[in-house]
Amino acid sequence: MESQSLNGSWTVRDSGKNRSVPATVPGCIHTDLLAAGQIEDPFYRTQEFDAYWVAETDWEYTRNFKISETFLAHEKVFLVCHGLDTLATIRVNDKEVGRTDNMFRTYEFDVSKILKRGKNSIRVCFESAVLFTERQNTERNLPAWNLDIMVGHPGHIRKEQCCFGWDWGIRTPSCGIWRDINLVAYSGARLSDIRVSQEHESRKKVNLTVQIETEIFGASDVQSTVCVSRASTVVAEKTLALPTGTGVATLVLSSPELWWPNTMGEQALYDVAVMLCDRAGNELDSWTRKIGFRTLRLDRRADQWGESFRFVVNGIPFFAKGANWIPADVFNNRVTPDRYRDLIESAASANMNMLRVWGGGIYEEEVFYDLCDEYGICVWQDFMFACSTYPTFDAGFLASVEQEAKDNIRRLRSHPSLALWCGNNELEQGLVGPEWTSTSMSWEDYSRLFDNMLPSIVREFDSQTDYWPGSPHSPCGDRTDHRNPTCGDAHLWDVWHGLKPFEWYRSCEHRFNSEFGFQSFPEPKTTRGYTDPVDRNITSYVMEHHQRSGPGNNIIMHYMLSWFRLPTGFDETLWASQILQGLAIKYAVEHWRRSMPRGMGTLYWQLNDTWPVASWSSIDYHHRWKALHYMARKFFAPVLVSGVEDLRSGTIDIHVTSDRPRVQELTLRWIVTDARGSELVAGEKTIRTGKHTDRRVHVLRLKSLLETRTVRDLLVWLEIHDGKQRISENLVTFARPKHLGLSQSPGVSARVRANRNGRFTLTLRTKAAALWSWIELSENDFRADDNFVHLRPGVSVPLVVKPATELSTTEFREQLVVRSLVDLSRDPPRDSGNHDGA
Ligand code: BMA
Repeated sequence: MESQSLNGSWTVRDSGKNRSVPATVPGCIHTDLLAAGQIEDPFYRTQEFDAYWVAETDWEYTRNFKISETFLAHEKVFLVCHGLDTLATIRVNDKEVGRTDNMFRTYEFDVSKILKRGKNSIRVCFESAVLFTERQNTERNLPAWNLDIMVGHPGHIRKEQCCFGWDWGIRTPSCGIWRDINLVAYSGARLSDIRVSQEHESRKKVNLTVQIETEIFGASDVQSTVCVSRASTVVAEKTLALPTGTGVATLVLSSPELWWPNTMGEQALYDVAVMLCDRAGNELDSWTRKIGFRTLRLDRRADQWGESFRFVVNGIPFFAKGANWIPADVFNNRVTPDRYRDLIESAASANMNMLRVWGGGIYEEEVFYDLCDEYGICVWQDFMFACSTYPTFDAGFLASVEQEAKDNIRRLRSHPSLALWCGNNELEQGLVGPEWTSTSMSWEDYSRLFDNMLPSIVREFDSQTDYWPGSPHSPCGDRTDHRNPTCGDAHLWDVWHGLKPFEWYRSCEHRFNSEFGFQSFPEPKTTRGYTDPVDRNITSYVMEHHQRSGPGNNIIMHYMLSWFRLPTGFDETLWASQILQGLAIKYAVEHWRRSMPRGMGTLYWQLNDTWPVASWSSIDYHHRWKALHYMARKFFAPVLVSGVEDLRSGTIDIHVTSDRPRVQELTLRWIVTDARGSELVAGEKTIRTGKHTDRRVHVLRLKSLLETRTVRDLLVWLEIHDGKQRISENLVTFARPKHLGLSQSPGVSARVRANRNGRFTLTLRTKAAALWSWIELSENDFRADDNFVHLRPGVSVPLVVKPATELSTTEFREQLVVRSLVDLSRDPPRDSGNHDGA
């Protein structure tokens, strides 16, 4: 096998041949035009409008390349296109080799007879997907779906849907060669499919089955060697003859190290290498993947509440904690492996163990799944169908989807992190009915794809991973009851879209919450990047343009006034929105973790952003962690202390939720203070956690205190200690933060100490209680191990901070800003803290 990449420098020109600019492959037309200075940054202010013409134009990518005599001497040469976006016609040496209409497929064309020695050319022409869908809309009489936020109707073309616009997404549908393109030459034979399955006979014995399929071009007698290794040490090996071109190697592994989700154990990874040789032992082809030994299933069985919906790894049920993943950039080629790593590492460091790759985006890059394997992030993988109707009556469409499913299942099935294949996002939530209408498809056509074709492909190609028809889906009783609390998964949007109060979450007892969310604005640094000073008011045209969820900014303010005092300025509003968002999601997650084992998962909407915008994300487009992300780290901690206050009885039920598989003896502490943070009552007790379950461990009776003081004057601080280590903490109040009698000048100070590794340890102290105290660096980005912390007098809180670029201690001190909730609603000049250096 020999391979020659065609990635790199190309030329792109529009069909009118008016402009011709250098292009980069993999890439897309927008980033090529940006690099050539032909369009302005569409993220800035409303410049998105100025770029619409790009999507309405046909584009032609060309390049020349050289082919050597030895390359041509192989029996077969294929042009392999790992991703063409989307309506492409491919010509090699001016001869058409194929046409494509599905961005998610890998296409392969036999070009053995077209290539010549020396100089060759390739031309890939892309038709405008927007104009195509507009024609389709008219021909098929499709509804103008969400036209205020989208262009076209993306359901009938197999292209990343959210690039047409979404309720958090910019409208810049692009085109181009978005994944690798190469020529691969073979002599004799090649590996056409490899499938690795594992059967865990016992903890000590795992049978690994490697099914090998080949395509023979001329070789007789091929054989294959399968080798399993860990850190370069071979742990199992087998060679087998393949007289018919196919074969199965079974390898027995004794006591392999297991792969575990984040916080449950190690993520042991092994290498599997398959080599194809001819009789003389010459290597013809090879295949390598990393695998992990684990069983990972969706466990659905009748139980006292209905039917369970829980993931079980290596025989242990676990609570899924995480978020929904959308593409990390509207221009996918800009997401470098480092950016992927940063996002997955951020998910893991917030104690997440699952991400749902949402169906309106893309089947992610290989590196995404590699990182999920490495960090123990289980992947709930949607097929790419979301919030639309699909023409499953069209045989051509269905055939293309069939191939897309096979391509992606084959590509991803060996990843230990792969937990579930899911048919679609939110179709069963009102987009399917008895007959086709202008806004819904018929159950018959829905079932053809989601109940029949996709599950049978999953069974055939990846029988070790479960299939779920759609998120949400109710498997029992009335299928249209997509929020059935007894079974299945649910998307709960009454908070936010339905304007229900946060308390509404506590009335939900669903089995698995795969979506719920609350928006916030990105922080001032991010906002400054897309606004001019004149835009810096949340009602400005530009700020509303960077808000795609209809009345989103109004909704933020609606809840804001319910919980917090009116922020005094623009920056203050941005920060307050982040704290509010964190509060909302904390409210929901803590409740659902307490509902364990009835409820066994919460994936909030959404982890990340495709561009800088107000959205439900916990990490903004520039990877700046919002307050929610810091808070997630705490509310997703393996052991969580939380409290449920009841004003009428004056009690707080204290719960400890444990994801650990063993009972632990821990110390619970409570400190009741007044609103300034002076201690009124304190106590502690030894408690025993349950094994991956929740327990109410104590009831705090505060009626008499509530009678002598007002609800506005009580703060209840909860802590769980494991020996000397504080492993969880929480704050419970009976009154909304806006009404608490907090000191308006709490006197927060920060002591700064430089560590050796470019990090700084900050020790925060306060004279009076300071809620959601957070640090910023005025010029630099940073990551901290904690932020948005509650401070009370007498307790110092250390934060370890790593600036994005190296800073001297003086620079760090100069840039440091420490604020807390009360600073958001007080007229300037602010109390920005007093930093006494050490
Ligand atoms: C969901 C998602 C997305 C959407 C989000 C916020 O249900 O599936 O379609 O962006 O809600 O409205």
